[in-house]
Amino acid sequence: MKEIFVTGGAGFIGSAFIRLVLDEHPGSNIVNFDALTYAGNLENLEGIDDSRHTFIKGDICGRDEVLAAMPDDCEAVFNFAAESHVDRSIHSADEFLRTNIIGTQILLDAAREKNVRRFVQVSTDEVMGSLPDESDEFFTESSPLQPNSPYAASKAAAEFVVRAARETHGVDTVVTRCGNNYGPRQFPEKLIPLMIANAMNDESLPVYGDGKNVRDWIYVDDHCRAIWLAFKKGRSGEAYNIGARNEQYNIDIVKSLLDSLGKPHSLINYVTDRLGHDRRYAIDPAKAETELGWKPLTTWEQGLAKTIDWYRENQDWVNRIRNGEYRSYYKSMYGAALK
Ligand code: NAD
Ligand code: TDX
Repeated sequence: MKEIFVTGGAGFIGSAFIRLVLDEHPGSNIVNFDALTYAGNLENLEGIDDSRHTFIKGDICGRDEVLAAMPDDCEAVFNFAAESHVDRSIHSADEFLRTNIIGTQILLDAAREKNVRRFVQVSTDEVMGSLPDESDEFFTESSPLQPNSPYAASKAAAEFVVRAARETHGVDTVVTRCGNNYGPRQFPEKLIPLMIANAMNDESLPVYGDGKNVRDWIYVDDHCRAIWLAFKKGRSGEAYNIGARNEQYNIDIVKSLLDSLGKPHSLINYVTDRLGHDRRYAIDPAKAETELGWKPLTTWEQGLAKTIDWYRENQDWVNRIRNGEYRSYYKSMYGAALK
């Protein structure tokens, strides 16, 4: 059996990745290391095969606990752990710099000490900034890193410490840069689950600015398969852009969610724009397609239908979050209380 070390595996994408590895890669045992911040949720791992999965609660900024948890004969580190929500980073950036940059450095140091074969850094398209409206420009692997939010800046800095570990110490690294993920178990602070949860509860749907910002959406399992392939087939030191060629205006998504849920468009509430709001993300995934042999398997229509079904069938999961500290987050972010 090969041992792999996954950080942030109680979050949205990390937990989907663990399910994928347990289902499709029977030769791997997983150590899942997660601090269980507000976004980490052990319910996200319910029903998985525990014989190949060990959960350890810990902080990637804690050098000793990282070293104690990382297996001695470790095939790969997959670093999903991060503060991941742009709006929170605008409100307060400290935790983003700590976890996303210092935490990544500590993981790299531990990986070097333990002779881990490969370090996979899960990055984001946001490190490349924003593209002009309606242009035919796309993010490629040679696009400059020009992050605009504190979150994106911290993820870009993380990429630089990954690069430095490779250039300086010879750590074998691969970076993936994916666009906006959606799917089951996404924390309802992000656009799609927030809008589904509010619509299901007949709350208003806060759309920033004119609603014409564009994001490039991908079903979470397709992103996870790309990360696995980057580990297996990616060239050391390379970055791979991951996207499903699926650009959507925010307002179109919100309207189609309301239609699917049988709720009126009058629930839409245009609110003050996000500070420094990136206008458009669009990814050219040609390198991942060619070098990794990857392509997305889930269409936007299928993925959205699966996502809506999951939230409909798991309203308890949503309500447990909405009844916790999320209530005060929501009030401070949107100036309105939940019902
Ligand atoms: P998430 O917020 O749902 O989960 C993050 C997880 O990391 C949580 O389980 C949390 O408890 C854990 N964590 C946070 N700080 C930690 C720390 N100091 N030590 C250990 N664990 C800690 O995030 P997500 O949406 O699943 O994103 C996962 C990764 O993918 C992030 O690195 C993010 O930047 C990247 N990414 C996300 C998207 C997206 O659309 N969500 C797109 C591209 C890349
Ligand atoms: O209430 C809202 N209203 C709204 O109009 C929220 C929460 C979002 N939006 C808009 C802002 C964005 O244009 O929807 C779009 C998507 O917003 P988010 O879901 O917050 O995602 P984004 O800021 O694009 O960042 C996401 O994609 C890249 C993830 O959160 C990051 O972790 C990932 O790296």
